[in-house]
Amino acid sequence: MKTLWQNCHAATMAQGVYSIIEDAAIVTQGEHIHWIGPRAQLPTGDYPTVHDLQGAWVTPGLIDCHTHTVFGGNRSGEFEQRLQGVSYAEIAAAGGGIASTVRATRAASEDELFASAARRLKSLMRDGVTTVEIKSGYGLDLANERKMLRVIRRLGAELPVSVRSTCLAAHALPPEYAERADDYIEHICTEMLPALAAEGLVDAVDAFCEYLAFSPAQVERVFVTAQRLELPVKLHAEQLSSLHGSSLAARYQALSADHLEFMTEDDAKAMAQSGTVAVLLPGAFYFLRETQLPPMDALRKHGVKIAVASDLNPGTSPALSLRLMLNMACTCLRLTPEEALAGATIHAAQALGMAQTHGSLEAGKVADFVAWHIDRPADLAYWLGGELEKRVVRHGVEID
Ligand code: DI6
Ligand code: FE
Repeated sequence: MKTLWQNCHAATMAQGVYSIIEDAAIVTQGEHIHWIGPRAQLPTGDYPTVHDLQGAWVTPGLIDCHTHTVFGGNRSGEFEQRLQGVSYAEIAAAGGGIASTVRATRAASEDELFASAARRLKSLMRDGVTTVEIKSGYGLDLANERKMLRVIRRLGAELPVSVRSTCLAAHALPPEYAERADDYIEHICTEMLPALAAEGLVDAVDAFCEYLAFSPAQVERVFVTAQRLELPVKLHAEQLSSLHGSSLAARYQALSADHLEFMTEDDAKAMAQSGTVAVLLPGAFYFLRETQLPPMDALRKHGVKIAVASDLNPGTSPALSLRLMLNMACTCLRLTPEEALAGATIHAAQALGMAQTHGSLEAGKVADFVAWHIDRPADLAYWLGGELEKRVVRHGVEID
């Protein structure tokens, strides 16, 4: 059964580039887009259901390709401390930071974690998000990483949103392994990842490569294990210092390297060669009041694909709106609204290894799209948060 959606314009992102169809028509069949083009060229046929989109702009469903949506507690108290001048690194060194969220996450039940994460995820979805990536990384032992990953799977099963799970066991050193980072990496590689992968809980593997987290050599051991388990890798790299984690990620054909404020031009070249997407996280940049910008010119010059994500997490980016991140990507990081939109659609899909099926409006792709009541596509990066009037279609079916 075919369904026709018409009286709209479309920003398609077809073939990975920003492109527009004025007075478009979209035909969906089941979960997929069957045809899209100018309404004047609509194939004649039988369309039992016709939707009038009343002049809306249709974009692919937004994709948030880097979040830590599942966690216990929150860290607004640390936010207050930082406003008094205490740094993120100082808070972490005093046992706060990620460690405090680890304590709260370990203490929470699966149901409690699900309930709080579902509230945050619904907030992202109210912004037109139809696909989201969620990382573990606040459990830091087998039982608690498993608990987080099970919650992530359950969010995808119970809410109308596609969820990819990433194992971020190498996020921080758990207290049981204090001063024994190499032993913890060994535990991740020999026990945690093999078990969690065998249970089908992991779509990709991530790590935090930073002077206050794990070294490139330690990250590489995690990547070797991921490769053996046939899981794609991603990396938090170059957020606070330059360790060339992004070049390491490129050597392992990582789907993405994320943050990147301190990356070099050589890192950008390596990422371009391997097709590794640069995921920019303006929420963390803003919230930590960073001043070092990611090297946008080098990324553009070498043709690195750029995505934009929320990094939704309790410590550095309590961001509940991906559209607000599009605005910040433009105002803080100097993206154009067109780059920002590509960053939350087709390039975000590539950062999740889903670009064959998601991220653009093209025949054959999954019918995930949003019909926005806006004047121009740039409006999506223009309004500062709030809720825009829209209709969201996921797998060919309208959701509220
Ligand atoms: N980089 C980040 O921005 C988050 N994790 C990471 O590796 C911060 C996580 C937190 O502070 O809870
Ligand atoms: Fe992150």
